[in-house]
Amino acid sequence: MSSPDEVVMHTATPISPSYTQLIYDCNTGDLVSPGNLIQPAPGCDSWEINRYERPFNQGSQVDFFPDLDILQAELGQAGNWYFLRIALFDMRPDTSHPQGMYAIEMDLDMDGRGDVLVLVRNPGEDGSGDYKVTGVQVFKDSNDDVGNQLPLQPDLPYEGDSYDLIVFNQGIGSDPDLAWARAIPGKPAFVELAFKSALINNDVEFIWWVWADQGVDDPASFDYHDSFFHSDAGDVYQSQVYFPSNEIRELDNTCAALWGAPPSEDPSLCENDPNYSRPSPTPPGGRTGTPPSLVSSTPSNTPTRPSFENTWTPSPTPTRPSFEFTWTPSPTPTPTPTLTPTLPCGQFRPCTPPPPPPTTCVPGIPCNDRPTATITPTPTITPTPCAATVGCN
Ligand SMILES: [Ca+2]
Ligand SMILES: [Ca+2]
Ligand SMILES: [Ca+2]
Ligand SMILES: [Ca+2]
Repeated sequence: MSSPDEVVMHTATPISPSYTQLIYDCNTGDLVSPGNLIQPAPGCDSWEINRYERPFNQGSQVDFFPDLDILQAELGQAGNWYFLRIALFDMRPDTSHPQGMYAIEMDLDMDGRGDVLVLVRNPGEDGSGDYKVTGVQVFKDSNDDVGNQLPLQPDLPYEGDSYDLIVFNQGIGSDPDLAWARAIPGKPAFVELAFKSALINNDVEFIWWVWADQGVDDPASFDYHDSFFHSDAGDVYQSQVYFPSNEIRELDNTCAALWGAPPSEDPSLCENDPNYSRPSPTPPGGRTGTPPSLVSSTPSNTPTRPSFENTWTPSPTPTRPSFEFTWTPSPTPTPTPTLTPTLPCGQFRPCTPPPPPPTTCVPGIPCNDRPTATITPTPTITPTPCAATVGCN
């Protein structure tokens, strides 16, 4: 039986991928001890935020699937193409290519709802190392119901149809060259996707994140935390109520990065995730001190295997983030009657405590001329009450 690549006539093939934006993901493979319960690093998995680190079997959580453990993902753009590269912990024993489904999900209008899903199953199955359309599919959401009523939050039950439009199926679609995939076996292993800019309407600002998934693998069930009750999904940490992992299983995804747009407060972004960590000591290219979600990787203009192992050694244990929220309080309050808190009592910022009463001399009145009576702190310095939001108690 012929593969799709043998029957589809192509006129445009992706060449010369380059990568300029990088997302790190938790390295669970380094924490695996054969025969023992697998526990990802703290903060790597949360049903509440639809973030998963489950590259192992459900239930006993002892069987590790190294080709489902995402280590990092890179995105780049060149000519009419976007390029994605996912680094995976390793291959499974006695396999020639990664065995799962691998995908990039994109939120084009940045409303917290994914809009486009480009995926490949069993990439590199033919062993050629070349870009192919076999196993590649592209989905869109025609009615904007990914995420149910509340994007970025679990709200069940879900009665929508999620990604309901398949616009490319292994070369079948209005453009037979729309999307491609290939794989590079090894440790780490790489899966690469390439798709035309036209797929996302030549959009230059969007949010993206990636998946490795063999346990659920259902584009019609996104977001998974809208389709699986917490009690059915299970949790991965022994201390959690719904431990162990159950129906949401055998998959991994990443936090999100903004392509072409300035930072925002979107909680799905890596830079807003207090658990986001980056491997040490040095990411590829020797960059240090740069924003973690926007590190530029050295562009690779050759389709050969990247020199990943030589330039970057993941730390054995994902560490707590090397950065925190960089929120800086407003300048030190001065005891003027007009002082009011200026920071919004937003969800992600603590409220400013009331300023202390003035203790210094009143300008224009020498200290030794001050009356002996106690200066009563002026009661008019009353901070504007915070709105009743998180952190404002
Ligand atoms: Ca991972
Ligand atoms: Ca959207
Ligand atoms: Ca939701
Ligand atoms: Ca839909």
